[in-house]
Amino acid sequence: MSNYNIKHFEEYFQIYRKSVRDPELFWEEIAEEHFIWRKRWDKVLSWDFNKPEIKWFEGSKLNITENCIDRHLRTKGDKTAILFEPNDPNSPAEHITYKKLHERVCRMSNVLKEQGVSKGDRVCIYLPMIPELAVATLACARIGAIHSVVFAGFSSTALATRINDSDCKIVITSDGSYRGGKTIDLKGIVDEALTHCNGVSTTLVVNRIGSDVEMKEGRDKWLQPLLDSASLQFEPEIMDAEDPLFILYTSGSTGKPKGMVHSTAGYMVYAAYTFKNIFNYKEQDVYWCTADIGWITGHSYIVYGPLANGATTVMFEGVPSYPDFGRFWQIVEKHKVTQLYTAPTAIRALAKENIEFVENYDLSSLRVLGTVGEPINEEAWHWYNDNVGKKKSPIVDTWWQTETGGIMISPIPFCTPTKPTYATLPFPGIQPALMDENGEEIKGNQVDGRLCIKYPWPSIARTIWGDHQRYKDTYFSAFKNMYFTGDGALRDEVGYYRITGRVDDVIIVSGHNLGTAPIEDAINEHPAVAESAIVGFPHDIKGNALYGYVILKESGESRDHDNLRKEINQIITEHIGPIAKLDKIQFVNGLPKTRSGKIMRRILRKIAGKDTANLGDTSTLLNPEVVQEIMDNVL
Ligand code: 7RM
Repeated sequence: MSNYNIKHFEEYFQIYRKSVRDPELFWEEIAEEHFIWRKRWDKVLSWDFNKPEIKWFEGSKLNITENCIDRHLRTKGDKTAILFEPNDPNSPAEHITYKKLHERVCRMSNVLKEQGVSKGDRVCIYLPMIPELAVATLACARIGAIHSVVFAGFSSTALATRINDSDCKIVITSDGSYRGGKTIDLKGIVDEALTHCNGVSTTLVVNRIGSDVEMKEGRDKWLQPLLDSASLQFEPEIMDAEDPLFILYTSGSTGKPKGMVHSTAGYMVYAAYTFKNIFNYKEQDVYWCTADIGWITGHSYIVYGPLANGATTVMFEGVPSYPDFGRFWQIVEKHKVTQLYTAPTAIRALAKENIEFVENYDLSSLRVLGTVGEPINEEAWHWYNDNVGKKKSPIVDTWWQTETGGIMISPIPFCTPTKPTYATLPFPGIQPALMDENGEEIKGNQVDGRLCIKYPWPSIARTIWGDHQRYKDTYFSAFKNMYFTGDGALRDEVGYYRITGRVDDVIIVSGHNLGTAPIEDAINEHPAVAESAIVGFPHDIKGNALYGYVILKESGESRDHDNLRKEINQIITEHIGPIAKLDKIQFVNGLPKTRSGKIMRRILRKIAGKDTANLGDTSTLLNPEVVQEIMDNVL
């Protein structure tokens, strides 16, 4: 029995039991057999959730790009590593072989070195979904620099906050990006951000759209000429297991984003092992994850997981609606995609369109379908299963987080019987627990509670950049000796898990985690606004949309409300990005507050969701009278 390749349900249980009985032996065997190590570890695991401190494969030495690229050169140098599908369906796709990827990553590594980047330095990557994004990410890993990829839909303020938080000295960007029929001026956004970032000495600019951008003397450099004159060889820097590989920001329930730090060896092992099994990866497959590399899903399941397995991974620059709503299906047919991994929000958006968009294409190459990012509703699950998978491709509903580095709870296709809306069972090595409000574990089945993990797994984030105390407070303080996920979940009669959603002030809109606090902070910057509160409400396509309750200052009361709404969304766009715009804005005279001054979001959530039959306990409210008034004017 190979632990690396789980073939049937009985075997899953055997492997799972083994992973719990002796986690160190279990992970050691996987690490030993499937990766290249420059030096073996001295100790598989040491951990303390109270400190908190977690170390995997301590003492070992490696470079993740040697595992993702170099070791495949001999056996599959001419195989496509990255299959780039551009925004414009009439432009040719680009097949980047492992050999070519090696060459490009080496060139980029040399350029970064020449620009003064060395081991441990932070590099901010702000690029659209073009090959340079993957290449730059891997080049950082090759030279031992810590990449911080910022999703290129974030605003200049959000970008500046992230650059400054991790003190990046260099930014890699492009002149602009294509998004469907539009172009976006990325370089302009970077220029604006850098007026607030003193630590950045260099920006490297990819020419993607050929726009006429201003290049700041001494700071901005076109990347291509530097790459052209760089050498094709670059010896990988030999890293320690626990050296940070990357920082990736995720929203929290307070204002500042959290820079989650992932380290090298454990992350690599876990991303590779989950990819192999959860996507039933086989040598000839063409795997496509539609996420952006700016999110953790892209890091683990476009770049590192697939490449560590020598897979062909599709990178798509465009959007599902351009040139029409058939684009995803056209790409599946064109490249004979075998695994499709996408988000419920995309499924719901496509399900709303004419079914002919799907039926026009041959989807028979598909073998496994995946979903991630938020709970998938039953209707969307069936639409995906019936129309895309034709009832023969298992759906893997994969639950995980930026913080977990890899998929935690998911069916294994052709092993685990699926059940709509259920992420089903923990992956080997993952020990979930449901907790009650008193901090006790809820045992048995047919129960629900707060989802925690009892034991470390190799790819758990090791800290929050620059704020270890916050790491401890956020994840290890709610429940003793447990990692707290922030999600609620239920366990059914056979032990399957269904994730019910966030139990904190994070709202998931179209699969993007948004903290309420930063949005409220942005709104409150408007000179006419006194106070605000944001909640989510159910939305057909986005899953949740944002509803804002805004108290105006006296000066604002006489102003035109529709104009104010526009201005508020404008401020949000500037501070965070268009994804955080509010669908509805209600101007109110007061917000329901507890005596300790906390806004009762629970009540606001019910009102926004038109679910006011039972508002729950309002006895702790300081100002119960505002509730009726808000209800009377709900949008
Ligand atoms: C991978 C990713 C994490 C949050 C997480 C959940 C929610 C993700 C599912 C899900 C239900 C799923 N990372 N979430 N996957 N909820 N079913 N299959 O999305 O850091 O951006 O978000 O997303 O609330 O805590 S993330």
